[in-house]
Amino acid sequence: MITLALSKGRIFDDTLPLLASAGVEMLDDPQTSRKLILATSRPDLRVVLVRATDVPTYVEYGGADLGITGKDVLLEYGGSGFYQPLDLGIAKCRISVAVRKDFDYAQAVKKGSRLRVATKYVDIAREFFAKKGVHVDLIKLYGSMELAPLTGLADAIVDLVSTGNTLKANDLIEVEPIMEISSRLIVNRAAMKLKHEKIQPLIDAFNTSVSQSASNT
Ligand code: PRT
Ligand code: MG
Repeated sequence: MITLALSKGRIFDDTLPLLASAGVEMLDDPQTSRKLILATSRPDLRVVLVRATDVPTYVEYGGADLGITGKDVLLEYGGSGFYQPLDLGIAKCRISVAVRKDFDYAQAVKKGSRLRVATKYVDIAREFFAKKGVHVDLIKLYGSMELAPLTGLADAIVDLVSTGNTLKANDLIEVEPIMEISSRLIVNRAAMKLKHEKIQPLIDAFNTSVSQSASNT
């Protein structure tokens, strides 16, 4: 049996075409089912649904052989407890700094004042502002970062942006991109050796599908 860890939502949705390219269909639909272990058309391949931030943990400790998760999650998780053979180019977005429309970010950065930054991505934010030589007080949040500048909790946020609609709806503006994000395939180290005959063909099929979609854009 091979176990693939995915999170519900955009990563699950964007993984379906990759699985299809490897000849795999899902037999259970997470929209209608409450199951956490989903069967596929391949009796020896199953999908487990976990929180996006738990995918690396499942793969590192063998709760899953494979996983798909964002580079943002991998950077915050840290370490190298698994193989990372493929950038799948799915669930694309960027990590950016955003502030209230009426906040003078350029001036605040130039003046060398301390910036209060709320984020789920504490390590990424710390490194980014340290490189710029900007002093920051980091405030760790687990969700709804957009609310922080609106309530006076922080001057700025570091968060994921894709269309920019969420920022816009909350009167925030993106002032600086930090990095491009996409989702990666990760593989448990022991499984890569012990289940190589089953895992390698999946990696190859994903790789072919990724190069094809890359050449179509
Ligand atoms: O939602 P939950 O708390 O369960 O967990 P999660 O937010 O970690 O998971 P999920 O499924 O929302 O996101 C999984 C992964 O998708 C992330 O780790 C990213 O790698 C990737 N991804 C791609 C995104 C986005 N695009 C994205 N736009 N994840 C989140 N967003 C959010 C963003 O945080 C912001 O609130 O969508 C909002 C902005 O979207 P726009 O389109 O309005 O700019
Ligand atoms: Mg989310």
